[in-house]
Amino acid sequence: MSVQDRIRYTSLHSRLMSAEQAATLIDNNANVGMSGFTGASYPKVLPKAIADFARSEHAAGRPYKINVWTGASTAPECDGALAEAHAINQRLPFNTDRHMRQEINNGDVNFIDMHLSHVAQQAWFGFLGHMHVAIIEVLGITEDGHLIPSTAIGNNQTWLDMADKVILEINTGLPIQMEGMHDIPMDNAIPPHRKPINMTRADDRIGEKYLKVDLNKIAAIVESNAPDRDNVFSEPDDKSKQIAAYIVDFLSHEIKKGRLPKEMLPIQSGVGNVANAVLAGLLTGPFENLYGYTEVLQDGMLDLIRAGKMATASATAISLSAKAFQDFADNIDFYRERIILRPQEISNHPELVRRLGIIGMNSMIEADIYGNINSTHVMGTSMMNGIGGSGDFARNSFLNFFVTPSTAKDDKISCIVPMVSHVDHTEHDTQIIVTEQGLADLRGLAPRQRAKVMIEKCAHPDYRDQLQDYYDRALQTAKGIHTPHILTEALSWHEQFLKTGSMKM
Ligand code: 0RQ
Repeated sequence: MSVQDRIRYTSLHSRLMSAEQAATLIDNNANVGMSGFTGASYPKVLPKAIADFARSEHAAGRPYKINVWTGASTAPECDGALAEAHAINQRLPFNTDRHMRQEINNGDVNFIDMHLSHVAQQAWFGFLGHMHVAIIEVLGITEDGHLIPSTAIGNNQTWLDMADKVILEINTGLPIQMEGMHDIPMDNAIPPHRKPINMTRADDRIGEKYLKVDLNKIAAIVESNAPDRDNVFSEPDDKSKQIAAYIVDFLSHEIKKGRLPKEMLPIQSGVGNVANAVLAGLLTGPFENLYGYTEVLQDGMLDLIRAGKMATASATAISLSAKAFQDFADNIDFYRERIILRPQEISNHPELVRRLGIIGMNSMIEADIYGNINSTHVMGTSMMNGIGGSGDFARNSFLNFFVTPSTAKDDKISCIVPMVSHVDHTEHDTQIIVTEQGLADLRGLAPRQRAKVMIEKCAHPDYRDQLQDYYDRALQTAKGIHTPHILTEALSWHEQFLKTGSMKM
């Protein structure tokens, strides 16, 4: 189907232009809202054109940098291209691109690491500033001038509402048959005018199938024809399988105890190989008729839907491997009935997460013996990806799991430490911590009880004595022993790794 065929509102055909022409519509210092969430639905051609434009401006001795706000991460063709051209001043709210990460950690990019459910509302409140341009990937435009969303919704409706001008990328390489899969409430009322969100089940539909835009704002339409980022997953390794097995056992136990219904509660799963392995564990587990209420739908969840184990999944983005995407595209009528894509302020909304009773599962960088979690910073100062949606789910979930292998970098780093080098989720939020060594159920435990369980269940044997020794000495020497610490030593494991390359004493 040609790009003209996808623009059913035919008077908009005249706004088709090249990406190079469209890039010149974006001024230096512009705040630019882009589509894109975990490698899905990011603009495929404009970023490269903007990067080239930035290079030519720089060569001519003129400054050119823009501020880029998205839903979450994009891909090398987007964040990577812009970072390599030094075309970004400010970036929010999440990034996984290697080049962008370098620019962030070099201090060249001002990265704002935000809870994903906060982004749209903080934009509506006016906290983030004015939005000059929105660049949004869509699959087509209907006869009525509505936009058919692509593989993610993210913050797109907010960007379309806020921006002075809009550039649309119509991706003819993604299946137009996704039309109807989306659910977009148009209510962005701010306090004191907010109403309860009218959803009591993960599969409720409460909005419209299309994104809406003032057609007068459309300054350019550009064609692209490219797949989303190929989110390749490695086969789950032994550690991931072990972590998954602990979680599946734990959930079965909770059902037996009558604390969880047989069909469980809706599942949120973070991104990455461990999360995918947990989903693979659920595939062979004793659970039926599951529901997904998550931000990113990855291969493992698609497998659950295909196998009939999961009835419906709600997300804001579909981030699949190329192989799984082919299955999705080949069986789109089947999946359209079972997948709902929503804006990220709805997929991650604390009100809904708490009401629906989500079971949240997220990966982390490190945990400390009291259950504080670092999801974002390597050795306390280098940004990895961002907090993403983990905080939206952690604080409000019915049950929350944080998972990680017990060590990193060939066992030179212990992922269970005396004190985390950066705090994203506090001990007040966290419930169940799992490594390949075991599962620490911290519910209803006070700090000293938590430390015992964390050291026994989660720490790698190479570090268990070292942690126990720290804790014992802290208990003997701290002034107050509600949460025993030796303040001058609490971060010495990280310091030692930076000096010697190992946390082993
Ligand atoms: O390094 O890349 O050099 O190999 O960190 O670690 O074990 O492969 O784990 O890919 O699942 O990512 C927390 C980053 C985990 C991710 C994090 C090193 C390790 C490796 C990656 P290499 P793994 P994963 C939903 C929820 C925050 C956002 C979130 C994340 C690399 O899950 O970004 O939860 N989470 N969103 O070697 C130093 C340690 C380390 C360490 C691991 N303790 N110290 N390095 N590594 N532990 C999704 C969204 O919100 C969109």
